[in-house]
Amino acid sequence: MAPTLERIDGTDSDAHELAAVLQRAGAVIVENAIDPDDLARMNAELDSVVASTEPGLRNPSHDRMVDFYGKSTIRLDGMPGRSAGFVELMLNPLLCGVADTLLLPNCDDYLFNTGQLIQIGPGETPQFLHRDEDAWGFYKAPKPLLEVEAMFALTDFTIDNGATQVVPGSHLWPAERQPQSDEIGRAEMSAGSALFYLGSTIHGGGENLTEDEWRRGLFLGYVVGWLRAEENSFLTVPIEKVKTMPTRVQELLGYKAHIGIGVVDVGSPMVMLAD
Ligand SMILES: O=C(O)CCC(=O)C(=O)O
Ligand SMILES: [Fe+2]
Repeated sequence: MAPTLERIDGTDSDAHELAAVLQRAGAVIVENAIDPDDLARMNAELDSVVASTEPGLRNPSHDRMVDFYGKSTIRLDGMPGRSAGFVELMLNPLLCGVADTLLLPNCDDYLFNTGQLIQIGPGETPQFLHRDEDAWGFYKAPKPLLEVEAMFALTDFTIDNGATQVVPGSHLWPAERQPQSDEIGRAEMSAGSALFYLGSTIHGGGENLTEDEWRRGLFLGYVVGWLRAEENSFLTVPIEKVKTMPTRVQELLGYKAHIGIGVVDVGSPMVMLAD
């Protein structure tokens, strides 16, 4: 029988408790992670850009990304510049608290890796199972934890419309172990909930068996600040918009150097944001 994912109530939990569950289980559903007003606002902010975007990759960086990112999936990055609600989500106390607890032992500060709207459409096939830390696959184990992430459900996630596949406990497995079908759970959750998971946890998008339902998720991840992030946020988020954002968001977007890494004029890039 498929494993059931652990669940906690986001309105009634603290980040330390959540980090402890993640260290044990590798993934957990946080219910009520976004309040209903913020959820409605975010969906409204995203509706028009989604409506004008075709499914599939526009400019693949590599052939293998075409299937990985999905041919019937609308995927968009640059989220901090597109949605004020997303900027608030970047400061979500549970996600930042988990990053503080689990990433700060491995870095001076962490960094925004990527944020993506992932809207899985009718007919989409299952994404192949992977660890997001495979993005840095040249770095072989043993390695420290590099990434913590959350997939926020902006619509209900169901088995039929593409709820994320997740393998609980797989963050503790040797790299070569493959999950059996009865080890794969599904992140069934209502809109406003989020799947929190580690970069080392095996997971993948689900297949969409419906005729007309789009599964809309908003993904957000943080990585140790000495790693090259997946998204090139300096180009996806206009600097004039960054100037209007909270200081902590500016730091997370890479305008804070990681000691000597990511410098401008051999110093802090934060000066670029001063008028
Ligand atoms: O869409 C999903 O549920 C997961 C997507 C994912 O894991 C990815 O693109 O790395
Ligand atoms: Fe993934």
